[in-house]
Amino acid sequence: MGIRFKQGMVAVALAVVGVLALGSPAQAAHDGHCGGGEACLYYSGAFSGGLADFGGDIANYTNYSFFHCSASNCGLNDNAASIRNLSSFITVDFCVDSWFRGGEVGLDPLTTMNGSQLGGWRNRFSSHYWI
Ligand SMILES: [Ca+2]
Repeated sequence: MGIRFKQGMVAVALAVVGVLALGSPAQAAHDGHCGGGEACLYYSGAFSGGLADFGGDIANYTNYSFFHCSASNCGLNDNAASIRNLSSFITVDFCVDSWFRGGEVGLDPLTTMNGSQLGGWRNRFSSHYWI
């Protein structure tokens, strides 16, 4: 009985964490809208020109493109020039190599970095994970 109760509490705790981390499923969808709980990358250095929004970790940007992008190359890999973290309490690390490797930039909850703030990190990100 005691063990069963504990397992129930763990399940509830995990469910709460999941909801807080991702918001509602609609908000966290990869849908071209940068909503609550998402990490967002932009084609231009001023949070425009193309947008890629993610609720979870992405190990390889190669298979993704920016939404709302009309540039000649709208692929996401090595192409993001500004970033936003719309999670209210989880940091997201953007990495220059796929599979969360290489140098990385930690972006605190509810903060942004534009093109000039990214400097040499601009157009280099290939994966990201929530820490
Ligand atoms: Ca979204």
